[in-house]
Parts: sequence; structure tokens; C-alpha cells
Amino acid sequence: MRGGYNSVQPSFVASETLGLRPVLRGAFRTAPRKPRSAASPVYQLAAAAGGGQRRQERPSPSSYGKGAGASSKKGKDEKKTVQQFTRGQGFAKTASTKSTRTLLRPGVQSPPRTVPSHIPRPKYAAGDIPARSQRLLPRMPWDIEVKTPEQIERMRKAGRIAREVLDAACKAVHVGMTTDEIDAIVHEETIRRNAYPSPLHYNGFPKSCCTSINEVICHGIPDSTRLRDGDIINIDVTCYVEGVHGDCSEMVLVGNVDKRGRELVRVTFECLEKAISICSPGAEYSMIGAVIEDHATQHGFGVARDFFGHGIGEEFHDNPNILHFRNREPYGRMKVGHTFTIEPMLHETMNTRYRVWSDGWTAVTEDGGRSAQYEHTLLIVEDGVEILTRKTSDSFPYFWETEAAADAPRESDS
Ligand SMILES: [Co+2]
Repeated sequence: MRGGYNSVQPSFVASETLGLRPVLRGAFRTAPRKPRSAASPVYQLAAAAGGGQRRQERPSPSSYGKGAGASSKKGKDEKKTVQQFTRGQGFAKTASTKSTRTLLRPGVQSPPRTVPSHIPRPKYAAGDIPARSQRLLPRMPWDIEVKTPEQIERMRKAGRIAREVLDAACKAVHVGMTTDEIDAIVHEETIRRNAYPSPLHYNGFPKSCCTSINEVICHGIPDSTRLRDGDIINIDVTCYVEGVHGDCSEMVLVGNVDKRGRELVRVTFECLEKAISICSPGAEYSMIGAVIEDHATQHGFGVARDFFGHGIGEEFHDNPNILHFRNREPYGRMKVGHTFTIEPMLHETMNTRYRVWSDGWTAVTEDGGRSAQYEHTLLIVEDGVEILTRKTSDSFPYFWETEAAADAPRESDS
């Protein structure tokens, strides 16, 4: 997870110049913190637009009032939203028009969790230095570290532990649970394995994992927000083990998710799978984005352009940059011993613009459409690629596997 593609000349995006923090900081002013259930009419309106009318290719004035009891002012705002959505897109892939989903609002955060002193931690965890200052000299974007066999062994272990922790968190997800409870599980499972939860105090991030629900693209901060039936959530776990990081994330369906939401989640996984399949020594890093964007677009999903995958090892975020959309960036070729993440974020619509909450982290889709993400840490090996955060037989299953096993496709649309 890393942001800021549009803020700089892409060719000069060296990992040292960027932290995790996206660039549009504070561009989106949130209302004072309140539980989601107390969403203001403005948010309900936005949700109505996000779930329904915005999907109409040619909105007619009569359609604007179809939200939850729209007032005349509401109708006006809603019209604007619809026009923003349709303008220039030439495209409106439809989903259920019955959605009454309300948009998220920040909840209340608990204090950062503490890590026992015997667990080794990355330098940035002390909190007094920005993570990006750990390297003294910037490097060119194609200058990618080749890991030694000894480093690779440690990376394997970090990847395995990150996977175990992520599995534990995914298995615990249920309707009514708070994202802070997910954070507690991630934290406990991580330190129980003598690992440090890498997001904690990374450039000031206050929690031990990221929890990104529905329209949150990435970097959602665990808080008092409760999961509702029909939500989709990404849990992003990174563990620091014996001096290296392992990074992975996964989607979980909360209760009954509508057909389009399930399609979004599954296609996002397929994008990651297809991207991994082209990884081998000699392959160009810039090819990853083409594979992902082609598959996403076929299903009417946009690919987030502002957050990328990254090299990983002793640094949390390092060269190369992994862009998830078509590009011709000079990020070099894969070599045996390279370790990096691929972590595509797909938008439910083709509008891939985003905003960041005033917390400086939470990135949400501009149009309120949902977003999904999957992530693996990968190692290039002689005959291809090794997925360091791969699932085991005990892992949390993908929802389509569970459904295939039950041999009973659910009535998907609500
Ligand atoms: Co990552």
C-alpha cells in the first residue's frame, strides 16, 4: 500500500520520496465523529446516489427524488452527483438499484496497542523518524534489491506469519463486530508469534492493520465502526519478523453481499491471480498493470491509480513500484531474488477518483462506489514466482470455494 502516483513525475517515484500517506490530505472534510448509524441526511443522500441513481446512464429529473425521501435540496445535490458520475465516462455499468447502503463515517479509535519490549521492531516504530528517512540516498526506480538466500528464508517466515495472522482475522469477521476488534485480533496474533505489526506507527499510522470497508479503497483505520450485513471488508496485515516484512490482504464478505459486490471481490482476486501468473525472471514490471486493467475493465470495474504495490524486505516499502494500470514506466525487469507485492484495488465504477478523510489516511472512492483489494508478497524464483503469503489448507477459504463446496449458489441479489 502506497500512494501518490499523480503527485509526482512517475519516473522519479523513488520509494524514499513517498510514504504510505496519500497526497490529497484533508481534501475531504469529514463531519465530527459519530457512529455510522447517526448518518446525516447528506450522507444518506450520498448513499442513495452511490447505490442507485448514479448508475443511470441518462438521469431524468424524475429519477432524482427516488432516494430516501429526497427534499428539493437533496434532489439538487443528487443531480450533481449523477452528472458527475455520467460525465465523460460514457459508461454506466449497472448493479442493483435497490441499495440503501449508507456511506461510512469515522468511528472512535481506541489508543494504539502496545508491543512487548522483547519483540524486535522496525526503526520507524519509535515514532520519531519518518519511515522514509531510513535510507540515506535515493535510488533510481529500476534499482531493485536482490535478496540473499538468508534474507529469503526470513522473508518466507514473515510471509507465512502474515498469512496466519490474516487468516485468524478473516475467520473472526461477523456482522456487528467492530473493526477495532479485528485490530485486536491482528495485534494479539502477531505478537503471539513474536512479530511486530508493521502498520503500527508507520508514518504515524495508529493501528496494527488496515480495515477498509465498502467505499474505503485502502488505509482504513480500525475503530468503533461496526460491520453490517452486506458490507465487504479488506483486512490488510503486515508482519515484521526477524528484520523483514511480509504483507498480504484479503476481502471478507459480511453476511449477504449483493451480486455486484461479490463480482467486484471475485474479479479483484482474479486480477491478482492473472498478474501473478506473468511473474517470472525477465518479465517487465510494467506488464503487471496491463493484465490487471484489462481484466477489470472487461467487468466494468476501474483500477485505482493512486496506490501501488511495492518492493518489500527489510524496508516496508521499497523499489520497485508496482502500478496496477497500463503504464510504460521504467521500473525494470524481474530477477531471481526480487521480493515485492501486487495489490490491485478495483472500483465498482469506472470513476477512479478518490478522497482522503481528515484523518490523513482513509482513502474513499469519490462517487461512493465500493472498492476491493487483494494482496500477496511474491518472490521471483528460477522457474517463476513463489507466493510468500500463499494460503495453506487451514486458511480462510474464498467465498466462491465455500459456495462451490456447498453446491448451493445463494440467492445473490437482495
Ligand atoms: Co502492501
